Amino acid sequence: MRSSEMTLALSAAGVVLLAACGGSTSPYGGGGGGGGTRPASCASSGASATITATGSFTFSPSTATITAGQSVCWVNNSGIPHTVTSDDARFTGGSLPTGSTLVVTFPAAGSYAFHCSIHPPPTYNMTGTITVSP
Ligand SMILES: [Cu+2]
Repeated sequence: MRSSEMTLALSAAGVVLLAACGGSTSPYGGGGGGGGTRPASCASSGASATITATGSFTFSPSTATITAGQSVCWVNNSGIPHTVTSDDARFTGGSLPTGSTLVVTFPAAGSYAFHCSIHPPPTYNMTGTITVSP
């Protein structure tokens, strides 16, 4: 009994430490840890890729490939709000009302998965990945 309680306590402490580390710095530009700017349109944003949140609960296209330092612009072209939320919570656009945009700059190479937190998997298919090459 005692030993299993101790294991649980240690696991909880580990989670807290990991969360603290992850939140200390953000590699994302364009608004810091909260993530992103909101230009009037993706066309005028200077972003290298555009992803549309659709009324059929998808991101189209669901993937984009850019190089480090470039930006991705999301636009909500549906009649309902969506979010652009990093799977590891490193950026979020909050709620995007119809017609609104979000631009996030990715300074570092890597693979960045995202989803809509209003319509999350597995119920919906609102997921995607940004691939950032060096
Ligand atoms: Cu959504």
